[in-house]
Amino acid sequence: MTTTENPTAHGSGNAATDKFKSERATSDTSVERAAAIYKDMLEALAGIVHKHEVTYDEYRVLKQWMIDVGEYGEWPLWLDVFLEHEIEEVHYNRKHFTGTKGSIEGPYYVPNAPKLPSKCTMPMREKDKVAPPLIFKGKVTDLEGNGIPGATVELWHADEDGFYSQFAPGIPEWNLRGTIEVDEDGNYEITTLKPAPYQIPNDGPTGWFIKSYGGHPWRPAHLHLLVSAPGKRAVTTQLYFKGGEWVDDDVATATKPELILDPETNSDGIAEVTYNFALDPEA
Ligand code: MBD
Ligand code: FE
Repeated sequence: MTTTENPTAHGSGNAATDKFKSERATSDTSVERAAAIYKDMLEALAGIVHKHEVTYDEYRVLKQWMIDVGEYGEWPLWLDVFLEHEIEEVHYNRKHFTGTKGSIEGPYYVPNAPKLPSKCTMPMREKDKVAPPLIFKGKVTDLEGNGIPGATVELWHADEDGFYSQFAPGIPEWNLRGTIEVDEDGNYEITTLKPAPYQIPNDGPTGWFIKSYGGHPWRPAHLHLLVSAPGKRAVTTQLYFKGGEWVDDDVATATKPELILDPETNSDGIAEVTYNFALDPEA
């Protein structure tokens, strides 16, 4: 894992690339399907080149940029920000799911986070507590609303500086990461921190790309979740905060109206919100 003095796109990119490579990707795509996708892909690219009369200089800049993205380890970042949301939407629609909506996984998921009881506080440092606490509670159910006792809620999110443990130096390995085991009724009550709006790493080629078209690198404040249960489709999703900055202009196009939290202040003066997850049966 790359460690440097200051977190950089290069450092987090290399960490994300190493993590992705640790499980070699495969798919059972047929030759016929590969041929159809390849043909359409080249046709789409040809259409762009002709429509915009792409120049030789632009072509060479593209080639250089693609080399740079690889060398900085930023393919997981770039692909998850700019393409994953389309894959996720197709996946959900094709299987006719009706349970809780998914959203993109992004580059910073790590499996096997330490187990935590149904009522728990996320692992955090003293310095993380400058962020306001958030009580996040609810129930994991089937499509009929029955609680699922064996379910787990994996939660991971950035600290107040926008860094994810294992992808920036100097953060304890499992900081703000956990696998929460729901109680016998499917309930959980997690105390964590309200995350802040988040800039994707932008001091490397993904950032140059965004700058080149006058865009911004911001994502709304978000929680990442992976909710699983025996015999159910696991849902990877994200939750956002009502009225938050960038909710309507996410660089990763990963928000959905069904995924927006609206916490209320409880009698202890702490932000608290209930969100239930309904899981589809296994496909
Ligand atoms: C993130 O935290 C994230 O959620 C996505 C989708 C891309 C980059 C960083
Ligand atoms: Fe994220």
